[in-house]
Amino acid sequence: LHRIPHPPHRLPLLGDVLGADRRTPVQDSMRYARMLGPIFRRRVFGKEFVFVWGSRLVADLADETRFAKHVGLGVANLRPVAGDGLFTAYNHEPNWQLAHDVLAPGFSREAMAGYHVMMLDVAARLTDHWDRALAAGRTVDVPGDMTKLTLETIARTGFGHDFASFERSRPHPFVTAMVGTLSYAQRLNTVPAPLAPYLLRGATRRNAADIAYLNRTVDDLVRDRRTAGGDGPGSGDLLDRMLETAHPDTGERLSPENVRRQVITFLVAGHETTSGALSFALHYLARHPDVAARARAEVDRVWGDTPTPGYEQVAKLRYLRRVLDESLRLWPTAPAFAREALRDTVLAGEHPMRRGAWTLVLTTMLHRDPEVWGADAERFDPDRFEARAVRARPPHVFKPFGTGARACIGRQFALHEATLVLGLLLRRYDLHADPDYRLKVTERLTLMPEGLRLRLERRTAPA
Ligand code: MNH
Repeated sequence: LHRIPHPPHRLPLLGDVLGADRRTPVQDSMRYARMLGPIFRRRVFGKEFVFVWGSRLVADLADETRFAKHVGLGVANLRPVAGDGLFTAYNHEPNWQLAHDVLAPGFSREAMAGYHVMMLDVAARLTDHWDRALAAGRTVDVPGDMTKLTLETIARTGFGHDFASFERSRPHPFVTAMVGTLSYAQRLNTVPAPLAPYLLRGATRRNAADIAYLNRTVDDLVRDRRTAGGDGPGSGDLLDRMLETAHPDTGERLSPENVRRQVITFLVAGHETTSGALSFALHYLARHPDVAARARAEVDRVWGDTPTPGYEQVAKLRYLRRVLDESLRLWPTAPAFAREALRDTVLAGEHPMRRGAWTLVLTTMLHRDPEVWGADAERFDPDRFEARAVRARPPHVFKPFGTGARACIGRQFALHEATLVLGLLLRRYDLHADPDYRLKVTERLTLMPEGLRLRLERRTAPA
């Protein structure tokens, strides 16, 4: 450990807190990364955390025979909310494999094609909302509206539920409670664990209320479905699978308590990160009119003027996908993931790790490693994801969805939804950035561009 660099000014007891802002742990770590190199450590209240972002080191951590997901820090802090749900389950918990096997078919091509129509429907609510803003001469709140969109999408496709987000002027209480628990999980990392109940007393109480609200919402949703039965609306969706499907080999089913955990997990994991990804992409599209023009030309060519592009027509937007990939490169909205050693091993032939030792992969910096992305890694350039350029790069250098067995189960879902929506928006509007806006990234475990508003112009005559 002593060979791994750390910030120069360590305080007794507190550790490396000078110049650190507890609201932006990721962006602080990015600063340290630039200062200290591909592997470094930070000490917080006597605990030492190792961060890794150099591409060679991360590629080694992707070796599933020696490393696996570690449930730690922010993820571990979500255990009171999400329990042994897919995202927060420990590798050894039997409910992980069970839920994974039961739910994986919910993300197959066939399942996705079924969600497509519902996604179109939700997207139409967004464009109605934006048309009204435009008619009233208002700018639009990008992160706010993307959150409405993605929450409605996962709620509908996953659970046949309608939160009526677009009919509300304020975020749905579910969103407020969810953001509360995410922020609280992040804040827990900024105080010594034994003192948390005292230092964060008010926040802890609010968090308990938030969790209770999330549980209540989900229990109502599940009860409604149980009364409606399996072949009502939404049959075959994620909730149906959770309630009805037995494991193909063992015949086992998810327990009611675990179903509750999974529903919360999917409602949260299924919308917060996608909303951020869409928001960053819209920021870059508005800032790069040349990129927007090229993406739009592709949409026009591939979709023509069909009001409802089909499922297969989404994946054909190759350039637009690159815009999304490039946005996720610069701002992977799940900005880090943790890996632990399965046995005593040496990381990249250099750093000995004991079994159970773990490290945090800083995805935002992996995606900026100059050895892979060049000296201009900070520049937004979707052409980095041209097939030829991708083939020329080593594996494991682009990890917005994590890695290995515990990588994101909703990847295709998110990419399909985001590409579809970006295509629809580009086709309908000219996006104008506020020239005074400077990208400001807020952190609540996930990343989001704060205060991003765009001015719209209707591009074509209303269809
Ligand atoms: Mn998703 C795991 C990023 C969209 C459901 N997701 C992960 C991980 C990352 C991630 C990174 C791995 C975390 C870790 O190793 O600790 N996810 C994203 C991003 C987007 C995203 C950047 C959008 C963009 N995720 C979605 C969507 C859903 C979803 C949409 C559901 C519909 N994600 C999950 C679940 C897991 C996960 C569930 C946990 C999978 C597992 O451990 O088996």
